[in-house]
Parts: sequence; C-alpha cells; structure tokens
Amino acid sequence: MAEIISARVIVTCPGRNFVTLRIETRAGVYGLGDATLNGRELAVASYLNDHVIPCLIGRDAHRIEDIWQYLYKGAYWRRGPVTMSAIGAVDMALWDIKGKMAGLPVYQLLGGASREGCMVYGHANGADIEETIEAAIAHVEQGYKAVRLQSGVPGLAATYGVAKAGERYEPADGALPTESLWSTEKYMRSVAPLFEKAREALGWDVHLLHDVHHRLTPIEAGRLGRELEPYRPFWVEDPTPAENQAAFRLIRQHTNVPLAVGEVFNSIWDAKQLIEEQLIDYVRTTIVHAGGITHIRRIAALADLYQVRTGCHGATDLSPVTMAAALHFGLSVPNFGIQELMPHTELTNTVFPHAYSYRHGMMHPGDAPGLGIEIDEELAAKYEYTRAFLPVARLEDGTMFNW
Ligand code: CS2
Ligand code: MG
Repeated sequence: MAEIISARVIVTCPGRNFVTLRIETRAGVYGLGDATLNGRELAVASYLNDHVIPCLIGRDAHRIEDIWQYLYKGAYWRRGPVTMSAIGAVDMALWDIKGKMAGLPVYQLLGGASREGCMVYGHANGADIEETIEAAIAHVEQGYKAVRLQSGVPGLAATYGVAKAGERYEPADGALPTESLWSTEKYMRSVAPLFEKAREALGWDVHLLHDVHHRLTPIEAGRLGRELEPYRPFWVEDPTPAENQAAFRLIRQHTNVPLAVGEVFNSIWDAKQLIEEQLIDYVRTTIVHAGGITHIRRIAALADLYQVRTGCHGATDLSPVTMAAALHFGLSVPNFGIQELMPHTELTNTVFPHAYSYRHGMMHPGDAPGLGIEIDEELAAKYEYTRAFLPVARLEDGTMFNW
C-alpha cells in the first residue's frame, strides 16, 4: 500500500502558464503530473483542487487503473479536455510514483524499450517561404530527421504556426483572445510552392510535415493533399475539424497523403471511427489531454490493429512533465510514429529539471526511476499565473472561423 496522504496543484508561468499536480505518499515518495490546458489552465487547477484531490486522500497510489476508472466513471460527466487533463495529471503522477518505488524508469513498467530512441520533428516557421526554408535547414543541421513547415501567407497579417518577427512561437498571446483574419484561397495558393521549394533545398532524406490546423473543408483538404503528393509529406495534420470523423472519408477519396489528427482529442471515442476505418495514419492524442499514460496506451493499442501509428502532440504548451511521460510511452509503444518537439525555454527547463535528452533527431526519456522529471517549486513560485488566451480567427468578411 502506497497511501496517498496529500496532493497539491502548482501553477507557474515561466514565460507561459503550466499547471502541475504533485501527489505525496506516506512513504515519502511523490509523483508529478502535467495538467496544463492552454488558455484554460485554471479550470483544470480547480477541477483538481475542488473535485479530485479530496477523493485521492487515503487511496493506494499503486492502484493506477482503479483510480483512473474511479475518476472517469465517478465523474458522471465523462470526457472533455478539462476532465481528461485532470485525470491525465493524476495518472502521470501515479506512474511516476510506481516507477520511483520500483526503482525503474516508467518505460520499463510499460514493457521496456521497443527502439533505441524516439524520432522527433521540429518546427520550422517563417514570415515567407525563404525564411521557413532557412529555419528548416537549421533544423537539419541540428540533426533533425523531420521538420514541420509553417510559413506566412501572402496577404494575411498573421497565421497559425508563424512566430512574430524575432520571437519564439507562443500561440497564447493575449489577456483576451487576439483576432486574426483568414483566407483559405490565399493559404491554398501558398502551401504547394512552400513544399516544392523545400524539397529543392532539403532533398528527400528529411521528413517534411505540415499542420493545416483545422482550417479546410474536407474537399479543400482533398485538393491540398493532392497538390502535395509530389513532395511526399510525412503527414498533413488536422486538415479539417474532426468532430465529424466520417468527413475524412471524403479526404481519403481524393488524396493519399498521410493524415495526422488528434491533438484536441481527449478520449479514444474521439478517434475510434478514424482509426477503425483507417481514415488517418497517425493519432496525435497527447498524454496530458487524453487521460494520461493509462488511456493513451488504449488508444495506441486500438490504433495498432489498423496500422495507425502514434504522433503525440508536443507543443511548448504541454509542460516538460508531459514530454517526459510521452518519451517513456514513445520508447515502449510498438506502433510509435513520431514525437513532436517544440523545445521549451531554458527558464522552463530550469523550473522543470529532467532526465530526457535530445541527440541527432531522436529523444530518450533517460533511466531515472519514475518519469525522470522534477519541479523546482521555489523557482516556480516566482512566476505567477498570467491569464493568456489562444487567438481566434475570422474570415475576411468577419465570419468566425477555426484558428
Ligand atoms: C499545434 C499546437 O503543435 C501543434 O501541432 O497544433 O501548437 C497548438 O496550436 C497548440 O498546442 C494550442 O495550444
Ligand atoms: Mg497541430
């Protein structure tokens, strides 16, 4: 019995907000879980403080599955990003505790390593094609085997995935949502030229990815996919909003480019049809937002039946705790595809010391017991929560659209 005696939520903002759950056991072993939901951080903090932590006290931290079921079925109001991020945080912390008590890194508890490391992809973005390709070349020089390309769109002042001049890309950029204009026509004219120039500059030995970020209709996505086929993208991500999973049948009828979906999913039910009908090639659900290691293993096991691979979300708005857990999961899961890597800032890495490492386009979780992640609470306390919203997008006629 590893009795849970207390737990607390740590909210910090070393350049951007992170929410971390720390669970303490009577044996003095503690575990950490990420509970960060970009733009809605305090909702998850409250869900944990007001509705989860009181129910954890006195429970056996070893009973990971039972606690997962208790928090999922016991909520009555199942699923949703806030609930599943809270469950994800508890789950990560319990796996951290179990690993520490066993003296093993979590990947060893998940079946051991299935590969030497996790291939990652980096983000190359720029105001125009030339800048984006320069950034992609820099990533290849750092050893990346896979690079995501996101370029500014001629005629649009701002677009998803492109940093403001001279800044790191951070989407949550305002105390109220900033608004940007979107034009599908202008965007659609810009992507194939980007990939054509990228292949000319980078050749064929590097994987190239692109994130449409939910902004096309299915038939537009089919057209874009068809235009990109000659450039062999590793994947085209979030081509269309995925509430209607059947919509992807239309995309599949028109293009063979690999599709990646799921960073906004929070349970297996969001991806079930996409996986079972092989409408996607990579499932992007991430450990923090999809109920932790326990649930993401179920999603990956279903995906494996249909030759769908993992491609976990790994933006900077997921804390280093999620990155640590994702690498333990990614090192072990049989149908691993790729792991997103947007490196955190030095300050964030100082707040969250960790055992994971990057080398030659691959990452490894390290062999520290548990998840191999810490939080420097004294340093974290210096950076108070700062409300920040994700942007919203409107069409040029003012119609609300998908950001
Ligand atoms: C993006 C994310 O990394 C990605 O693929 O879709 O950066 C996403 O925009 C952010 O995580 C939203 O907080
Ligand atoms: Mg994305």
